[in-house]
Amino acid sequence: MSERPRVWVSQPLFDDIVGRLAEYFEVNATAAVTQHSPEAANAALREADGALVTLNDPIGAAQIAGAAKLRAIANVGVGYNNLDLPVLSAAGILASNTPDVLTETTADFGWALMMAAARRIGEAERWLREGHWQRWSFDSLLGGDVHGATLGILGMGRIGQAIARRANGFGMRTLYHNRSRLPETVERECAASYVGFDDLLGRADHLILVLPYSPQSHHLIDAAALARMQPHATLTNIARGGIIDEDALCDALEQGRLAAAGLDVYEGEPRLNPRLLQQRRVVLTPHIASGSLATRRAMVSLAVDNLIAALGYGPDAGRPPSPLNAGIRD
Ligand code: 8YV
Repeated sequence: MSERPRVWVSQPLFDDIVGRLAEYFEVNATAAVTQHSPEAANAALREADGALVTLNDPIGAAQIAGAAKLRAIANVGVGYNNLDLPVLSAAGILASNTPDVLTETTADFGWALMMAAARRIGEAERWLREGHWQRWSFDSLLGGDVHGATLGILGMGRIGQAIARRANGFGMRTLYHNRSRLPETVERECAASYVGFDDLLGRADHLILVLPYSPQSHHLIDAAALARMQPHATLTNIARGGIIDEDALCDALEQGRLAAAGLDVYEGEPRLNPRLLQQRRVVLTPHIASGSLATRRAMVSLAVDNLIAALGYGPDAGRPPSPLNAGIRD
């Protein structure tokens, strides 16, 4: 009997979904259970034909060195800045991610964070829990309005578009900036107008970041970009932390050049810039934008489908539903 392929699952996910892998493969989840070290991850990859990974797992030249059998990496997540795609492609490793299934949930969360920042919900709750509420007062914790304001979206992919569609119900004017302008039909459907980067910064009352992280977007929101924003504006980030220069953001908030921020992602996460923790007007969440139960299950399920297909099994054998480097084996 020929040996079954081996797959590595890098962290505990949903057992009932991940369990589908056992129909085709020997599943190594040992490193996962022990919360793997980089060395354990590399050792697991050296034995593996495929792997199910998350943003906790950088996969590049160092990790795949010696992983002679490795043919597939399925990333649980739409963002894949943890994968060195050129390196994986050169090694003939089929990579995949989980787009679409998380779009609406992530857009919902972007709105929740933006509204929490604008209306000071985090700050208000802390104040209440700390026992400061002695008497109702007319002027406490006044925030900025969301309805009727100008929404700025930086990055107009699937999630950016889903955020834009929601803005209609709030009577907002929506501006966006993107690497390339969207077709007119999509702009119309999203009721969003394309503007240049500087224009977006200067005109948005609420700016939300939904663009991929890359060397080009590293610290795109730096001191100069923040200086272009309006002092009453809010900034929300559900993309990747490295897009914002966090010290410049703290400077802007401390000097009253920006009203508030909502952050779900951080440059050094899970470690936080200590200055961020000191900002009253920042709502902080621990990278949970896609974190509804149904969506996280759908993400894992899609990643499992991708892995099974990329390794040549199941109904989509050889054709994973959401590949990142399709064609590398042609
Ligand atoms: C995931 C995310 O939780 O999809 C993304 O890019 O940032 C989150 O939805 C994360 O990627 C899990 O690996």
